[in-house]
Amino acid sequence: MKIEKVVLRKLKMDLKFPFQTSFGTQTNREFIITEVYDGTDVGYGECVVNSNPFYNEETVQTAWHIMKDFLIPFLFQKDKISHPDEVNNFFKQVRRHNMAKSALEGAIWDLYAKRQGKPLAEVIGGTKDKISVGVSIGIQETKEALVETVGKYLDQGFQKIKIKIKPGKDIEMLQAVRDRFGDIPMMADANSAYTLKDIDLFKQMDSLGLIMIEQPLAHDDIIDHAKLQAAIQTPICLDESIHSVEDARKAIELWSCKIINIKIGRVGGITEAINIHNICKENNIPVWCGGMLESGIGRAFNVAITSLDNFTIPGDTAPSARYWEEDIIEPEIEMDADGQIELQKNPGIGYDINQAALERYTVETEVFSK
Ligand code: OSB
Ligand code: MG
Repeated sequence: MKIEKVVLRKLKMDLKFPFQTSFGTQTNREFIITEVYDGTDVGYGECVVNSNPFYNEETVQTAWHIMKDFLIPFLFQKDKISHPDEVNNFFKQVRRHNMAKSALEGAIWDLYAKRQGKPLAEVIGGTKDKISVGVSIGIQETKEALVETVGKYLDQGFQKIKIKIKPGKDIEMLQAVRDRFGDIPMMADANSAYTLKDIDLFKQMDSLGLIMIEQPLAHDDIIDHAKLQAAIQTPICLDESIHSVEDARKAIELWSCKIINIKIGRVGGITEAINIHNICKENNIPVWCGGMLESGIGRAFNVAITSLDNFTIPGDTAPSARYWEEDIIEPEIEMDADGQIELQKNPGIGYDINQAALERYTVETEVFSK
């Protein structure tokens, strides 16, 4: 492959409902879609970055800048890209900015798989025909509202219920769900809202039988997480703390977690996501795919990566209709009544782009040529 043209599009899409986490409430989603061209062949990617730097340090503006001024010029310097697993290396000189890197790397994977005439899942070594799907539920105002929401998603077939928590909206909310629905597969995600001072609360939470608690402590910590993991039964899952296979290796060595959430954007692309999947597999650490309220393009990548065999826990790969009135892919991502999404058989990410919808949501476009 030889990359001769790249298009960046900034999109803005309204969420069907506000989504609340311990770092705020979101009503719409701004993000970037990448198009990478070799001749008339095109690959698509999604930069899952947010408009604010509250989940990680990147924003839509920083990602645009890093792609425009550094990453795209690096791609244009290469006369030949034999395989997308090289792309990671071209970007090495830029420290972090993983979501920016991932947006271009992903588009090159899509382009490569299309050229091979194979689905992306098959190209990366995926082994599943369908994947089990969980749902991530934002912080609700009352226990009653949470119980009602959980009931709705259980009825739809979701295979794992993840509930966002923050101080004051935690153990009682979770207990209400347990009391109402019994032995359902449920977990909590704290998005770093606690410290080791809350250790007694986490000890009490052991009685809830959660399948895991995600990122309870600081986003940049693996030491305190190891102390907490040693003190509680509930497995800790790391999200924000893991940016690379090296981070994963260190967290595993320290016993900072028993499970890892892999987000392709957070770790800088598919190649690194596969590396983390593999080191976790060698160490008997199950993984699952996290979500960033993606559009259908980002969602398609998440579905493909989840076809790798150590993704043994349902991920946050909800179908398009959970968040969007209309998605930017055709068909939209659909889940059956058993909470399964089928892998597409078409080449690349396997879904067509809904050009009319893509245009309608685009608020800014820039074209770069070699
Ligand atoms: O921590 O997993 C998270 C959404 C935005 C930022 C961080 C997270 C989330 C989610 C939603 O939990 C996952 C999804 O359904 O896309
Ligand atoms: Mg999380």
